[in-house]
Amino acid sequence: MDTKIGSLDNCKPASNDVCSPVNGTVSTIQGSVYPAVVNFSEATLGRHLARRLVQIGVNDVFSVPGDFNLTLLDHLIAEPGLNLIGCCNELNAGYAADGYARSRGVGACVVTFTVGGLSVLNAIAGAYSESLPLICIVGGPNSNDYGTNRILHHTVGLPDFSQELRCFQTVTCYQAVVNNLEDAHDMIDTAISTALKESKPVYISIGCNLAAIPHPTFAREPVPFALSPKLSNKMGLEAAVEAAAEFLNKAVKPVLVGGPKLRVAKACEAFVELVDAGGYAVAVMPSGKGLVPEHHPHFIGTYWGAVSTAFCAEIVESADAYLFAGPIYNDYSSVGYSLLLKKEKAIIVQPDRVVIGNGPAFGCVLMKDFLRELAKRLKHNNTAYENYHRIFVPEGQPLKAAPKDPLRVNVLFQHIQKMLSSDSAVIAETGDSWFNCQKLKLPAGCGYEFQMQYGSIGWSVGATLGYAQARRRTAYASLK
Ligand SMILES: Cc1ncc(C[n+]2csc(CCOP(=O)(O)OP(=O)(O)O)c2C)c(N)n1
Repeated sequence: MDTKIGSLDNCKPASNDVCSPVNGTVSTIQGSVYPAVVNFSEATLGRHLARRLVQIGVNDVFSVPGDFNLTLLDHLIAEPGLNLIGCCNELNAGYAADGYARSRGVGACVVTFTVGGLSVLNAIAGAYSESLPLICIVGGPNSNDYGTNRILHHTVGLPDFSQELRCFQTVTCYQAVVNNLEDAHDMIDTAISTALKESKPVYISIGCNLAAIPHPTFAREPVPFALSPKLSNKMGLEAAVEAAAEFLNKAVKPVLVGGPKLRVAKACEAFVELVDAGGYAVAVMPSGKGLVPEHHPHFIGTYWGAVSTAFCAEIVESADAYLFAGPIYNDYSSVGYSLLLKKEKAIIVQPDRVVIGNGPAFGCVLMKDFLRELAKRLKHNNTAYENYHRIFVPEGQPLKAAPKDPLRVNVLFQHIQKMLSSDSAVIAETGDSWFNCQKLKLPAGCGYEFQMQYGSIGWSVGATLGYAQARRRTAYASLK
């Protein structure tokens, strides 16, 4: 069975549509099975790329012009469904595409050769760290210049065009250098579909002299992608569920903890189903904030070792069984590897793998399938939640400021807390804001985005632009 891209399901709870790439309609061919012919003047490489982007749900591309992408930008801008958003530098364009991808499921940016490419690189690395499908398009050298010893401007002055490509190799999952028309259709398709399948950024370089040239492969609307879904190995799934149910059903006070990979596994809803079925206390890892509904009655806060929400670590660390869904234990999230967790008490569920205690381990098991099936087999047990309830003391309020007192951080964040609703999203910047935003209590439907793995300062500015633009699109679409 194939899954059309537009039907990839939602990940984040309530109104936040992260992980639902694209506008639901992109993958349906209406009427004739044979895709529509396009005007000869529109059968160019540039227009084809633009049509593909629109088709997967990218209606906005974040760009900075430069000599190597000017013609390409002309052809992208000519596509009615595509809006070009000029940014003041490439790093911001990349951050904006990252924010856009978080809300819309996929994002794109267009920059110029090397001087732009190397500038956007840090944003692409951040998107890689967050497993975001992002199409990074670079206007590349003239195809006739390959194989010559020419020195191009906007480079470091060596007659080697591969420097930018080599930089992108470690921060993208696929690179397409398009310098002839014969292969262009194939290369663009492979790059875009790889980004969607692997949920990682890809790099597409388009020879600057090619964007305006028509070619027979671009003479029809591209056939929408139909990506085959990943499937669980049925036997592995059944065995993993059975072992996990036995492990959890015999525990006295089991708990659940959601981690950041719930997003890429598209398993947020399945995780909530498990929480509802088991009645367990549920916590979130700091890097998973926004992926677990904090308004859920059994939510006990952020599990972050010694710096957890009050009373949360006590419950998690004293549990005799815990299931972590999609964790990443890095130096930050593990508070310098100081978490008081024991492997033999843990079930670790990764996007396609389940490990129970020190073993057994089950591969080819999708997190979403596993959590859903496990939910059907769990005995209800709210002991950990009851224990939390027994020790929980509500947080105090910051002291009221006297007139003319300097504004204190705790008062500032109290105001921010009051502003949050289902219509808001918090885009938390690295630094102090990051730590204070962690403590915000997110109402139902309130989005939350940050970059806990990569932590690049300045990310939130561009990301807010992209996220807001994508949310506007979604809001507008729901009014139509
Ligand atoms: C691109 C990048 N460079 C450097 C750092 C290291 N760094 C982390 S926090 C920080 C200071 C941030 O200052 P500010 O934005 O004023 O935040 P605050 O003082 O509120 O923490 C720096 C430089 C980083 N995270 N990212």
